Amino acid sequence: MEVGHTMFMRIDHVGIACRDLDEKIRLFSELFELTVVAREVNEEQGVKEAMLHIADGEGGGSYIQLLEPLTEDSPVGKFLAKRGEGVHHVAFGVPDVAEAMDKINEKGVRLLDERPRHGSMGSQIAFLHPKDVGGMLTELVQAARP
Ligand code: MC0
Repeated sequence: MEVGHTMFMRIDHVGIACRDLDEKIRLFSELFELTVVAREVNEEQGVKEAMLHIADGEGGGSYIQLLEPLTEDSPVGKFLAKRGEGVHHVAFGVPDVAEAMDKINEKGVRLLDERPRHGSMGSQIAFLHPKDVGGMLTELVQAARP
């Protein structure tokens, strides 16, 4: 089978909404032997978060991102109230987030961000409306890493 270029380079991370970040860090660390590589508070996004690395053995890989809301009226706070804990979004790695935003917007998908915002670990991010992507809140990530 031919391997061609795709719009996305990798699944960068899966974001999980949780009520108690420390409790879920313990759960994921113990169950899957994952390690926390970054912890941050992102005021703009209204979250306290931890990134747990899944290594691919070649210096790359992806992450589980655990998200606890800072307030009830933040995106993750509202999600927890409506749907409870669980998968909140899937994030795809792109080489250039602004370029990917334009390309996807041209296909009629609503962007939730007019311009790239600050994401975990120095990344640049933008969200796509879940109603235009089969019910999946989708994030585009231009990682700080190569
Ligand atoms: C809401 N909906 C979702 C959803 N959140 N569907 C799938 N996945 C989700 N996570 C659905 C609702 O069920 C509802 O459908 C409809 O979308 C409107 O939702 P709502 O409850 O009325 O809430 P809104 O409209 O106030 O906000 C939803 C929206 C918002 C997705 C637009 O949460 C947003 O702008 N999110 C992007 C930013 C974000 O999520 N930041 C937190 C992660 P029905 O059928 O009931 O009408 S920050 C992060 O992850 C950063 C730090 C990083 O990765 O680096």
